[in-house]
Amino acid sequence: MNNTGIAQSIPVVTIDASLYSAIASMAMDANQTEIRRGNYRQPEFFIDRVDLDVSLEEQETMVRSRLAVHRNQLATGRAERIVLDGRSLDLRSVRLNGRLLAAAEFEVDSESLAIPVSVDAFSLEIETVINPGQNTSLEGLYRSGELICSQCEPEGFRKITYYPDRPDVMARFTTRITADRERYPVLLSNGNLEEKGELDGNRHWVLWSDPFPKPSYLFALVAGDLAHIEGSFTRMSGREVTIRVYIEPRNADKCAHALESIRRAMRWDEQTFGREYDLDIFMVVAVDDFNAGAMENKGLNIFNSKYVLARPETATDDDFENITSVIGHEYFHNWSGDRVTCRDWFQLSLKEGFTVFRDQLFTATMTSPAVKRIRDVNVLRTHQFREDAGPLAHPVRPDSYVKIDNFYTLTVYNKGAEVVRMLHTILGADVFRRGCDLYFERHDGQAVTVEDFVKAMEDVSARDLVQFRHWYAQAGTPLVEIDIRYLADEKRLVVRAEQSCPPTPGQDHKEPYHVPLAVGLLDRRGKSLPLRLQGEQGPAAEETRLLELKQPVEEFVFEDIAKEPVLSALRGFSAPVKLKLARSDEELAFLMANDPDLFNRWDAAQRLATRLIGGIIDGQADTDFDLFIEAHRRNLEDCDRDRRLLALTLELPSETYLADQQEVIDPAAIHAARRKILRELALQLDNEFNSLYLANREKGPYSADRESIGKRRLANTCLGYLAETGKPRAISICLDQFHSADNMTDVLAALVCLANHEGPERETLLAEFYERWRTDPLVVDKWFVIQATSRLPGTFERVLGLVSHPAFDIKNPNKVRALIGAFCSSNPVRFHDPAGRGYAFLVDNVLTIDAFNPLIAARLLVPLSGWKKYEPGRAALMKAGLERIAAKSGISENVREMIGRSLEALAGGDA
Ligand code: B3K
Ligand code: ZN
Repeated sequence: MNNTGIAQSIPVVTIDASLYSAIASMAMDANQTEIRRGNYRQPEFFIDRVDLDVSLEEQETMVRSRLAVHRNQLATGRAERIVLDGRSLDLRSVRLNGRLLAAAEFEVDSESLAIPVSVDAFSLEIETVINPGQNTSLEGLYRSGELICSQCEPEGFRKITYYPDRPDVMARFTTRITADRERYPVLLSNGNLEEKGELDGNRHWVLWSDPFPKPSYLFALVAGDLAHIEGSFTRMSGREVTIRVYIEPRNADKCAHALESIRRAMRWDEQTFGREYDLDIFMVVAVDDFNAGAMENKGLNIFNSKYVLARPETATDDDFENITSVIGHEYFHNWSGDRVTCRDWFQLSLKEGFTVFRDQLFTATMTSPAVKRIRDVNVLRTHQFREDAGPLAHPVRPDSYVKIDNFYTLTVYNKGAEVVRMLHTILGADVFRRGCDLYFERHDGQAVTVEDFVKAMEDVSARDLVQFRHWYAQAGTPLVEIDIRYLADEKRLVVRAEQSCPPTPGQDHKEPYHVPLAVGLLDRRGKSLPLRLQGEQGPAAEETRLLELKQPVEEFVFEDIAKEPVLSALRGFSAPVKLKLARSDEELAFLMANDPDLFNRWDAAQRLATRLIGGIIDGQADTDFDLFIEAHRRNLEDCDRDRRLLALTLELPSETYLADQQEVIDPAAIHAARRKILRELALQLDNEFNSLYLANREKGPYSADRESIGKRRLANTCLGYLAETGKPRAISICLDQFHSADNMTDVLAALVCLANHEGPERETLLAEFYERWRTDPLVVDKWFVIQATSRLPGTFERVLGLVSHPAFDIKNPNKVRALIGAFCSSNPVRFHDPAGRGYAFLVDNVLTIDAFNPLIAARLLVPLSGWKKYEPGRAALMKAGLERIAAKSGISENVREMIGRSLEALAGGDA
């Protein structure tokens, strides 16, 4: 697919394709070009209109693009040529203002096309041929099963045609698609359908027109034999919008939930943010081969089928909830991303952090706010904190990158969402909403920056957010250490807060952050105390009070405190920080039972468990489980509680989270210590778990209401503990549930338990499950995950064998994530095999996958990046694995960047 045809006769010259002035970084590999935020330059040319004409064939698609171009008068200097990005394109012809250019009149290389121009406004017509059938990177136009679909964010459009492929070039697009009528009866693109018609030779055509200017990364095209289900929504302005979910015909019975989620998202965004949908039709298409979760192309969202397809027999309650979130997320991008987009990719969090925050609020409303908050914080603390503490740490708004693909990270997304949440917390919901209104109004149709977002918040609030901006600029998780002193004579409580932030790559010194710290005080009977700070007039704040930390060290004095209280700090996880606060086990157990802040109740249980497990790892002989067990026993008695919350409180911190609490990580020791507590809880509360299981196990047919979801969750958590005892009674309960359940949530919960226990049932049930579901790829993915994450000693061999299973397809990202990804990132004890077999397996697969899909290959490397924190034996093996890849020639830029950053020495020296 390299340049052929007209391009073959042209000498290749190197052109800086990025349009940013690029600097080769000293720290990077000499061949890697680092893009720097500070070097941003406005585009030299803007595109007013793009008329695409795509003649579709699987192996040879002709793309004719007509661009109406004008010179940007604000650009620095006067460019003598226009440089368009393009990759893996077969250039057939170029016309400037209608005149066919000879080969000598332009320059083309593997990354770009440069055409000399002297005028200020002109038209370009470019013909290229691409081969979607051979496009294994899943960027640009590619084949997924029998469909042809596109993925353009961030830089895929350049694999469709030559174009200034950067987000600050926004144009109006029309897309004409011509294709075989039988093979591709449905032809979709962005905007509204204008016309369609029939052609000779069994072909047909459609014309789509998108009235909203957009960057090329939001372009989309889908073609194939698709069925759809349709609904409609009446907008707040009274206009109807048609909603369609397109799927392959065999999946027509699995998209009702997605359709309903779209309607709910539309309503919620109107009610909560005043944002109305703006085209006549909103379309979602599900495809099986997709690098990411989904994509917010204007009017035509393309989804990984995992986040669309669900019916109770095939999808779990969590799957349903994830679909709601991802559908919401992509829909909300219509404003936070599409109408107002990013100036450059350093601003990625402008749309992603903000949109994750919006989808979190939405899902909280649709489910349970406390449970949703806990789940989100758990992801952040387990995975983002780890990223922020290792060699891949980067600010929410990065300063440089080699491949922007490598920056679709937990930091940009999830920490970015926390930063927006802090603005919401500091300013209050009403002012925050006014800030959003101003942002959308001021920047509609523009490509803007994080700074523009914060400025809108500043303008509506009259607050100084200068210090707050450090959250965007500085990497690393701040530590907030709190000491309290109770002054009995003065009836005062002094809360001393000290903040610090460890060094991260390229940032040795950190400025203090503006940290919103929500606190409350409880008396010893569990009653909330009124909160009055020294010198304040007026009524005392009820229950929760927001302290705003700004200095490295600060003191806050609460008055009229009759007796020494218990402090509940960082309520609702009001800032993405690590909190250090000396508290006895008794105080944690007390908070677990009494804190009115539900997040902190859960957090107290997590802290207590973490402490206990840490003690076992450190070899403390005197571990006393009683207090912990009793705290949980009391918790279980409080059955009126939200059952999902109760279930979450019973879940011990993950091994990945626990690893982060260790100075030096020994995965085997963590696994053993955690299991010891798990067993202790299981054995001592066996009766309680049994009766709760029986009380919550649903007898009747499946129902999707909140109460039923809560019951299933609690029953299945109890089932996990029952199975932990290994008692025959427990195993037979699992078997019974596996065979009698009418929904995937219950079937899978039972299968997970059995997959973790040696015994004859295990193989029989896994085989039975596969036979039952072998034709459903998403369910087969679950089957891979269960085996890849089993804690049994034979798991490595099992995973190795499964790579050759007929249902495994290394070209399909979902399969790679379900088997290789799950094993390497969600099974620490087996992946970190002391002999290094897990590392060698990962490295081999990264090298294989890199040859056809660099983006997925680079992602897989994350578990090796933290090598330095492991005990010396494993650290050396992990490092050797990274070095083995580094030594290969011909690896992709994506992988090379990840390797370079992972091996770069951080303060602390070599292991
Ligand atoms: N914006 C897309 C991400 C696409 C990633 C491509 N490597 C999905 C989302 O965050 O909504
Ligand atoms: Zn997004």
